Order: sequence, then structure tokens, then C-alpha cells
Amino acid sequence: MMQFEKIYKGVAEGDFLLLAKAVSQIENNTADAALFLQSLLPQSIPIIGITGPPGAGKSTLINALIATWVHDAKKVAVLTVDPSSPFHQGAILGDRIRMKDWYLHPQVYIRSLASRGHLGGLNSAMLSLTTLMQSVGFDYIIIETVGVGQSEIEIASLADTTVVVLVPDAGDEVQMMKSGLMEIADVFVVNKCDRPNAEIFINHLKQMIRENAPATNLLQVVGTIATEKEGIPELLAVIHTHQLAVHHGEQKKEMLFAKVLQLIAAIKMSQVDRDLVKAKLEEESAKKNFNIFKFAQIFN
Ligand SMILES: Nc1nc2c(ncn2[C@@H]2O[C@H](COP(=O)(O)OP(=O)(O)OP(=O)(O)O)[C@@H](O)[C@H]2O)c(=O)[nH]1
Ligand SMILES: [Mg+2]
Repeated sequence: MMQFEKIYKGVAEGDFLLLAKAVSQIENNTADAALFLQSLLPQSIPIIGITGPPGAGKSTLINALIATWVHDAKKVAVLTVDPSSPFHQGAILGDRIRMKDWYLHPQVYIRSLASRGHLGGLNSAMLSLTTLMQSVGFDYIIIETVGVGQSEIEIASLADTTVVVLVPDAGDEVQMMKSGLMEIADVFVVNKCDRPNAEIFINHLKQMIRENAPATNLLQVVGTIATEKEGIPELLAVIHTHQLAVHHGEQKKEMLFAKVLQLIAAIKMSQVDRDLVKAKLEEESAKKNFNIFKFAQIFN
């Protein structure tokens, strides 16, 4: 049986072996993991979601953020979702290079998660893992996801503060509007500001925010050059301000409510015997009067 006190001690000493084992058990949805999760006592540690189009510089940005936190004697957990699409093969390898300073650092725990193959769904795995990280002594928790699909957006919504990273490139703007990144962003980063026209892009983005999201007056835009660690203090300040606002606002309660609903859904789904459903479906769907709504009720 896993004990979070032991994991806590390991994390305090910079030894992540027990933590990594617990993460694997949670990923595999073991019976032990379910009990273990119920024993956790999470602290109110900020979860920062970093999302945006492929190659925008999310990992490089995280690399720079970690540098500041480590310098301040903080402990950081980074969970990156490794998209399973062939387009993204090599993402893990890339991250190992981008965040290379931190892979073996005693204040930093980095874990890549496959986006597919989680029994209870990636979302509930992520909820479990962030809660674990909140319980074992980390000061900051980061989730990196590629903002291209709906599931990534849902994961980002687990975060207290969602940072959407864009680059000064008109295509990114279009992508953002299409993919719904606009709705989930608390902070916009325009990275790669060493590129020409960055200033124009930032102004355009600000104007777009004013037009499309008048209610979210907290929305901020920060320009960065992640590779040079430029704009990082500004970004940290904006994140911090947002965290304070979240802490005092209604959003926290709404998020908690959404998380509970998600867990209930996962619990209900775990009670469903998929093989049985499949076998029965095979049988019933062949019948003339088959009705999918009636069929689903059998398992309710
Ligand atoms: N010129 C320039 N290049 C940058 C900057 N930030 C990151 N890059 C480069 O952009 C490339 C992609 O950076 P990553 O940090 O891997 O981007 P990512 O968003 O994490 O990429 P995925 O996880 O694959 O979606 C790398 O070659 C970085 O060195 C920047 O501010 N300026
Ligand atoms: Mg990355």
C-alpha cells in the first residue's frame, strides 16, 4: 500500500522514486490507487496550465519558469501530455532536450503522460495526479498540453490559471479562434517576440480580446522570448495576480464542482463492464426493435 507520508519525505529529499511509482499506479487505475487517492490531504497549491499550438515554445517557457522557482528554493511538478498522434512523435524526446536542465534536478519532477490508454480517461487521471502533487510538498504544478483538440482544453480547465502560448504569426490567431483557446485563456503569452511584427501581433491580440471577451477583464497579454528567458518576470507577476483573484473569487467553487462531477462520471463509468456491454450490444442490436436509448438503460 502506498503511503503519502513516505512519498512526501522522498520529495523533500529530492528522491522521486516512490512518487513515480504512485503515478504509475494512478495511471494504471489500480485498486490500490483508488484507496490511496482517498487518503490524500491536498494543499491549496496553484495548478498552472500551459497550452497552445504545437511548437509555440511551451516547454521552453516552462524551462524558464522552473529556473526562477528553483532559484527561489521552490519545488515544481510538471505533467506534460504527450499527444499520441504521429504528428507529435518525438515530443517527449524534444521535452527532454528543452527541459534538460531539470530532468535530474532534486526540486523538479517531470512526467510525460500518454494522451491515450487511460482506463478512467485522461482527465480523471490528470485530476488524480495534480491532487497527488498538491499533497506531497510541491509549490507549483504545471500541466503542459498541446492546444489542438477538445481533450486538451478540458485538461487545461483543471488549472487555476491557464496560460495560452501563441507566436506572432497570423495562423496562430485563426487557430486560436477556431480551437476555443480564447475561452479558456486566463493569460496570453506571445512567445518568440524576437520575430518581426511581434508588437503588431500583440496589439492585434489585445484588440481582439477587447472585442470578443469584454467580460473577462482579467485577461492579460505578455510578450516573451522563452529561449532568452525574456519576459519571464512579467509573466510570473501576471500569473501571481491571477492566482490571487482566483483564490478570492467564485471560480474556485465552480472548478471544484466541475471536478466532482467529473469524478462521479468516472466512478459510474468504472462500474460498467465494457465487455458485457459489448457482448449484449452484439446480441440486442441484431434484433429488429433495437433502440439504443432503451438499451443503455439496462446498465443504469
Ligand atoms: N526564436 C525563438 N525560438 C523559440 C522561442 N521559444 C522557443 N523557441 C523554439 O521553438 C521550438 C519549439 O519549442 P518548444 O518549447 O518545444 O515548443 P512546445 O510548444 O513545447 O512544442 P510541443 O510540445 O511540441 O507542442 C524550439 O526549437 C525552441 O527552441 C523564442 O522565444 N524565440
Ligand atoms: Mg512541449
